Amino acid sequence: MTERTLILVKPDGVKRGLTGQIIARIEAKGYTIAELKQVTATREVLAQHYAEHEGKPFYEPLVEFMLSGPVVAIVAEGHNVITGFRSLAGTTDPTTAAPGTIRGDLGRDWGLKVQQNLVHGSDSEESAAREIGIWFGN
Ligand code: RTP
Ligand code: MG
Repeated sequence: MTERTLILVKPDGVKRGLTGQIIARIEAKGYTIAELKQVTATREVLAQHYAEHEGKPFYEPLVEFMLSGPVVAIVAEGHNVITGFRSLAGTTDPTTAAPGTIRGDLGRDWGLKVQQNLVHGSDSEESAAREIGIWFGN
């Protein structure tokens, strides 16, 4: 089924100049970029985006990290793109994410309070619809 997913190049990816490589991987896989913009997040947007994590020990450092510089917000489109991009991104912890994935190839542990893992990708159709609304409106 043709789907849309919300991808964020997080502040670490933007600062390290990896946005182009990350977009190239999305396109090389065959997905289409439907929307793209660079923005600096706000606490309000992040409270909505990360509502499921509120109260967890990594929540506050995660919000601070996401406010530490601009992010690139992308809507990508294609059959099964939600699962497909999660697979391209690799598992959450970049130290052990598989080589060949964005996090596995380009990420590492920097010894900071929260995992800086370059990208976010929606994890379900419901999350994708919700997150696209948060970052791009309806
Ligand atoms: P994402 O939502 O960013 O696509 O990543 P994910 O599904 O793989 O990870 P999730 O569990 O949703 O966590 C959201 C983000 O919080 C940071 N995190 N740090 N223990 C930690 O240090 C920790 N756990 C989570 C990561 O930046 C993760 O992507
Ligand atoms: Mg997640």
